[in-house]
Amino acid sequence: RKLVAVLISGSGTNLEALIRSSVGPSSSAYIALVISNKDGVEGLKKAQDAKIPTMVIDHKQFRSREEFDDAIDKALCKNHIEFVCLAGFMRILSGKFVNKWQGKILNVHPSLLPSFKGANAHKEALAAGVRVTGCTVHFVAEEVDAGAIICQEAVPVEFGDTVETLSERVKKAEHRIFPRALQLVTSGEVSLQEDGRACWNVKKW
Ligand code: 3YE
Repeated sequence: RKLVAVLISGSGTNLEALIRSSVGPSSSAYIALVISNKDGVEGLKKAQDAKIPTMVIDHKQFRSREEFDDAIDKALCKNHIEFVCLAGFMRILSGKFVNKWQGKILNVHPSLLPSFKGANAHKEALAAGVRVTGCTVHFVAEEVDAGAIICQEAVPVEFGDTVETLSERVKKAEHRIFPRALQLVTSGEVSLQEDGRACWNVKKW
């Protein structure tokens, strides 16, 4: 099984879904470490409840983005981590870090990319008046929310939706596709090619 680290900044509901889906011997992923850039968040408790080692690496303790990323890289290497999931992790990763972990970092974004990139996806979807939105799990490239897509799920926008009601509905879909995407990548069924595109590999039995 592949050792996976999950990076969080908050409540860790996607973390919970990843933990739940990777217990049991049929999973190709083993969640071996949870790192938060914020102390005291609910996600850390969820990890501890699941007996997963946790670390707080506070970005405010570092002079630059690169130094913060280096500290994360060190923690990952020390723990023999092979894949990284960004699960509500709210930091932009530097080019150096992203290039080193090319094809090994997954992020979940609450829209059908390439629509509504950035931190206000639901607000922008509501403002645009789309009747369908959704979520995307993608490989992390240096350009934020622009890496190759692994999984997506469409979610209807209901009349009267607010950011809260819409995000709640989309979150349920995130909790389905993030575990699926992690399984696809850790099993080798999907990988990132040199050209930055995702490749579906034929299963050899
Ligand atoms: N980094 C790269 N590429 C990606 N990080 C994430 C996805 C992704 C990535 O595809 N290179 C909004 C966060 C964006 C923002 O501006 N954050 C600030 C800090 C704000 C805070 O600490 O609350 C910043 O300077 O990083 C994960 C999702 C990032 C979402």
